[in-house]
Amino acid sequence: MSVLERITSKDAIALEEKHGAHNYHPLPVVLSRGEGVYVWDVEGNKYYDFLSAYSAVNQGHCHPKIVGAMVNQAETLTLTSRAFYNDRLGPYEKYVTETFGFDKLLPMNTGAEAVETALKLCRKWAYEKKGIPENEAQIIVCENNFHGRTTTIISFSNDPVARKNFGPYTEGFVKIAYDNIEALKEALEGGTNIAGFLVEPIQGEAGVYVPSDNYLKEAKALCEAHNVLFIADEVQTGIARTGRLLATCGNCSCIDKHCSGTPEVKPDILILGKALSGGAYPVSAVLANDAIMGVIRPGNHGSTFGGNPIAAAVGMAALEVVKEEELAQNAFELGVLFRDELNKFIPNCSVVKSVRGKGLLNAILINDAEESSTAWDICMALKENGLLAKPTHGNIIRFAPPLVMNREQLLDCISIITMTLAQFEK
Ligand code: IF1
Repeated sequence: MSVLERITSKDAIALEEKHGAHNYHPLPVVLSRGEGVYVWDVEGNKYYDFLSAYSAVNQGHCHPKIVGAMVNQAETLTLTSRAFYNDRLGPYEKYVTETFGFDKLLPMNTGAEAVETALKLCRKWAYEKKGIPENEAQIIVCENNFHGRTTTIISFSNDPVARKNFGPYTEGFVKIAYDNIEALKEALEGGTNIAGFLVEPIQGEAGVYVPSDNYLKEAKALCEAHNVLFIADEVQTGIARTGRLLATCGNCSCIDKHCSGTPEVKPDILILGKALSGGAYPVSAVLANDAIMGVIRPGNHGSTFGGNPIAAAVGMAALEVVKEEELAQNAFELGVLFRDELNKFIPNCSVVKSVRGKGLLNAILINDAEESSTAWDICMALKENGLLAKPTHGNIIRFAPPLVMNREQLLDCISIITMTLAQFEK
């Protein structure tokens, strides 16, 4: 299609407005092409992508190796269902379990499905292995969590927009403060029938909230002491985003030169999604060792598309890219540069309070009320200046570029960001 035949931004937005459910409030930019760290709108304007589809496109847009694997597999075999074996799933499962150091993988498609899978797995383990009486299992979750959009998951959300008027809700969850080891201790010691603890290593939607240094390690130790499964939702933080292959840095096969070699925290159940496919295809997974995954037997769980040959081929290629291109190291180094540069700028800027994050999952806190439109206005101005980002929770802007970015590109982005912020100086 030539540029002239293309739909205009205005028309594309009008069509969605008229024919699509209004379940999003996008920035008014209509994208039609992506390559590496860049995306282009239908008018041909080029932007740095500083969202990466919420950290799904860590390997960059349309990575040739990932697209190649997808196209090649699409021409060969797309879907068999799990009623039959396919020749891609086994090799993929071997590769992923070896990479992350688990016995078994259960393949699903979306992040929310993988979280649901982990919850089901945890409950079944609790009844069959831990001896919790049937229907009594409790799973501890954190305030301000984001784990997806299904009925069970929103049942333990405390975001009224995500939750209200979708009841009745699923029972069996206990909510505690995030990054508060005492709260976890109390819940474990005081609670009965506790089966698991579901946690995001960094809370993304809450505004890139990085917990204190030893929180995850101590939480894992407490869970272990109480025979409670530690369930890490690394859908957003995993696959090199935070400067490690995993934010929990589980017992990976240490492709990551900043990794000490000893796992920080090894979850009992690991949930992956998003960048597991490099954003090319919906691919998610739940990983666990045999003592846990062994409770799942034929008929207990599944999905028509989960573990399909395209997903397996894409997932394998996407993880290979992360290793070959040393994306964890790159995210680590560029993340330090990003926060250092912004920290030099912030003292002379009244618009931004602070920058926080890990690797290339960062956010700036805007110095204005949560209900104010300042963060949105800044994102609109960033768009005009060639960089796409989105506010989260009112006055916070998340910055999460593809991890294939280089130093020169990042410095260019930092000058776009600081120059734009300077425009908001009163
Ligand atoms: C949307 C946030 C990001 C996730 C974690 C599971 C899922 C997600 C830790 C579910 C999904 C998304 C979904 C997206 C917005 C987004 C998001 F702002 F809401 F928090 F990334 F930052 N666990 N996160 O972050 O995965 O089912 O979507 O594949 O539009 O809802 P999914």
